[in-house]
Amino acid sequence: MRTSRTILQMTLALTLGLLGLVAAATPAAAAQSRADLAGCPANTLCFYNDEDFLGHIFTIQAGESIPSLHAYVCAGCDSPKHGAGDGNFGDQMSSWVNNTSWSYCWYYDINYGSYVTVMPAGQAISWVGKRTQDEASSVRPC
Ligand SMILES: [Ca+2]
Repeated sequence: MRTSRTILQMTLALTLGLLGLVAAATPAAAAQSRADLAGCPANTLCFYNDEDFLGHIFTIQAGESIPSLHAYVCAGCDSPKHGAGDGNFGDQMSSWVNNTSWSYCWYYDINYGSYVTVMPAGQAISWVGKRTQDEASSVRPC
């Protein structure tokens, strides 16, 4: 009797321990699936020209710096704020996913002028807000 009760207690303890491991793993799994849903590949920083990770995607490899997003053609892109962004990726970004281990910063102007904000590693923002959307002109690790 004593032996079977001890086994039952051990089984219960093991089960609770496994449940604890599953619960601890859940937040990381949720963060990963969020990046997957946004369609941003691993080791890549993704800029989307629409909110909620929609529209044209501009991808930046981990560690890469982009002094002018205006230098990259985006057929059909239309910047409602700045004519200089029409047809290119400058002044377009409305949401982003940083699926890298690098911290990135983005800027209103080309050549990293007028710092706006940091994009921490492993984070995503579904809308940067009315003031700062359609403004990004350069981006680099920081
Ligand atoms: Ca936009």
